[in-house]
Parts: sequence; structure tokens; C-alpha cells
Amino acid sequence: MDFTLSEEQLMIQQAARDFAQNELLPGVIERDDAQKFPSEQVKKMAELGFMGMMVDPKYGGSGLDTISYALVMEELSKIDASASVIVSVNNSLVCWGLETFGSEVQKEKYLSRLSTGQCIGAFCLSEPEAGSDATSQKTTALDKGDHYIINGTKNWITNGNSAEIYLVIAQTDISKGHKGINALIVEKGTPGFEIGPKENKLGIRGSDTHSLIFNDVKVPKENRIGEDGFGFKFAMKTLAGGRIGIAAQALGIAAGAYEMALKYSKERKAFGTEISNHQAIAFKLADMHVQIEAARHLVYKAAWDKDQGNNYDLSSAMAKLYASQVAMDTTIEAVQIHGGNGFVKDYHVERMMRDAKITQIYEGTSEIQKIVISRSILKN
Ligand code: COS
Repeated sequence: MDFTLSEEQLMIQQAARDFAQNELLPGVIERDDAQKFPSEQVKKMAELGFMGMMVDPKYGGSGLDTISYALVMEELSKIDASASVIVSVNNSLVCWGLETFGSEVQKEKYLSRLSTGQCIGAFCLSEPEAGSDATSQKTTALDKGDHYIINGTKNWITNGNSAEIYLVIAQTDISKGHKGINALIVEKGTPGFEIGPKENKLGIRGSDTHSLIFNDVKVPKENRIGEDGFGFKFAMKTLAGGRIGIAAQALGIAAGAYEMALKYSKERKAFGTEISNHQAIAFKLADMHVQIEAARHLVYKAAWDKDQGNNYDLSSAMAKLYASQVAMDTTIEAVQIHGGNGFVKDYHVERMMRDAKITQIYEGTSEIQKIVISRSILKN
């Protein structure tokens, strides 16, 4: 067994670390406060190849492995989880889904634009009444011969307004249940497709989250991904990979908060000594360190499974479940170690605590991960 990262992986990790320090850290508090989308930073991440990391270079991607992608997600998330979720959705849900299941025509038309960051994408599954219960799609895509007509509403869509290409999951034939669901590529500006209001969120406030409204939106049949009725499986398979990205995001939030707490504990004095010399603080740091390292192993293992061609439904669910819990626990403790300073914005950790929460919710709540995990272990 070899836990060593390759030269290339170390280089990419360092590039992401430098980028996060130099380009994401300045203004991160203000962007969170104002709910400002990091447009300039996204352009620069595209220049670094971070928007289509695993995509084949023939479609404009960086051709890297999933471990490299997880490393980048971790480093970006140490500083700015709003920026990293934009990267995660574009890479794992949109680019990967299109490259793996899209037709050659779709890849040529859309993938290069997405992987080079000329535009970004959104993945549209959740609805007012279909988040965890993803088969209950109320949005319809009725088959009209050479095109579909979409009607309905999608909720909590990351990159909701900033995206230009949307992968929309909708029900074509209700009598077939989940086998009657399709995934369709919808371009911004298609008549009848409207962007709803922006959500005012607890965390990841720099990313733009919107509802989307479809009123008789006409989409050509060549925009369907895969065979008729493949939409639900498309969503499930794509989300399994997406969960590796979110697990890496959670890991990064935890590691970032831990690094700040560690530094602060060596500077701040109480009772005549640095607070790290008090066992109450030192033991917190020890617990955080162990949990983060355990989360890291689960995340890298899931990424490795994907790179090896192994089934990664179970490993990605375990990585997301555990890393998101560690993100929550660690950021709460980081605020505690910072004391009064932890409660004010200048010290970053309160933002990280708010950002951590969503990692237990999006791309499958922790409860959904437990369904996936328990079904997997019980069927064997
Ligand atoms: N890969 C491929 N196929 C999968 C799959 C996967 N990872 N998971 C499920 N499927 C298939 C099943 O094999 C089944 O197909 P068949 O009927 O042909 O066997 C089909 O999908 C339906 O699966 P299942 O019966 O398990 O569906 P359930 O309604 O019980 O739901 C869960 C399964 C809960 C796991 C699913 O709905 C889910 O992941 N929900 C959360 C969705 C989510 O992440 N929402 C967040 C929105 S994105 S921010």
C-alpha cells in the first residue's frame, strides 16, 4: 500500500494552495457578507485548469485523476467554500456527467466550453418536494416527437444564475416511475426558462443559489443525455462522484479551521501561557487532527476507487457522511478555541462553521448517505 502522492499531484496541490492564499483569501469575508459571486476568481481558476480537471484534454480539460481533483477541492475549501462549490458542481456533476454519458455531438457543443470555464454549468435535480426523494420529480419533460416541452420548478440550484448550461432532470412518463425520467441539456436564454430569486443563505454565501422556472420550454431531443428514461440513473451515478467533491470540500473546511485554531492557540495567552499549553485546548486539537486525518483517508480512498474503475457508491457516501460531520464538529471547536474572537467575522472560523453545515445537506443529506451505506452493506 502506498500513501505517497505523485509529483504531479503534489504540484497541483501546491498550485491550489497558492491560489487560495493569493486569490481567494483577499475579500473572502466581504464576498460572504455581500453574497458576491467570485467571478474574477472563477476566471482565474479556469486559467489554472480547475474547471474541467478530469475532462479529457481533447475536450479542453486537464486530464487529471480524481485524487488531484480532491486535493484541489480540499485546498480551495480551506479558504473559500463558496468558490470550491462552484468548482465541484462544474467538475463532478456537469462535466463528468456530460463526458461519461453525453453524445459526441453534445460533448463537442458543450463540454469544451464548460471544461475551459468559458461558461459554467448547473445540475438541476432538487424541487420543492423532491430533494431526498429524488424519484418524485414534478417537473415534466413531455415528449413531442423531435423535442421535449419542460414545465416545472427547480430549487436550491448552485450556479443558478451564473451558469449558462443546465442539466435538468424531469419526468417524461409518470407511468414508468423513475424509468420515465430524463436528463436534458437546457441553455440559458431558451424561451420560457426563467431564473428565480436568489436565496439568502446561512453559508457558502458567495455562490449563487436560485430557483429555476420552466414554462413550456422547448428543448430539442438531441439534448437528452443517454437513452429515453436514463435520467434517474444519470442523476444517481453523477451524484456518487459529486459526493467525492463535497466530501473533499468538507475535509478542506475542517482542515482550514483546524489550521487557524492551531495557529491561534500558539499565539493567544491565558493564565500566563499560550492556550495550546492548556490540556483543554491541546486535547481539542488532538481530536480535530485525528478526525481530519480519518476523513482524509476516506475521501482519498473514494477518489482512488473512482480512478481504479471500482464501484464508488459506498466509498463516496462514507466519505461524505464522515467528512461533513468532521467539518461541522471541527469548525464548532475552532470557534470555541478562538473564544470571543471566534464569534466575530475577522477571524474566519465563524464563516467556516456556517459553510460546513451545507456539506451535511447538499448532494444527499447525511441521512441519505446512511440509506446508501446501509443498503450496500445489507445486500452483501
Ligand atoms: N447508480 C446507478 N443506479 C442507481 C444508483 C446508483 N448510485 N442508485 C440507485 N440507482 C438505481 C437503482 O438501481 C434503481 O434502478 P432499478 O429499478 O433499475 O433497479 C433506481 O435507481 C431507483 O433506486 P431506488 O429504488 O434505490 O430508489 P429510492 O427511491 O429508494 O431512492 C436514494 C434511492 C434515496 C438513494 C436516492 O433517491 C437518492 O440518492 N436521493 C438523494 C438525492 C440527492 O442527492 N439529492 C440532492 C440533490 S442534488 S444537490
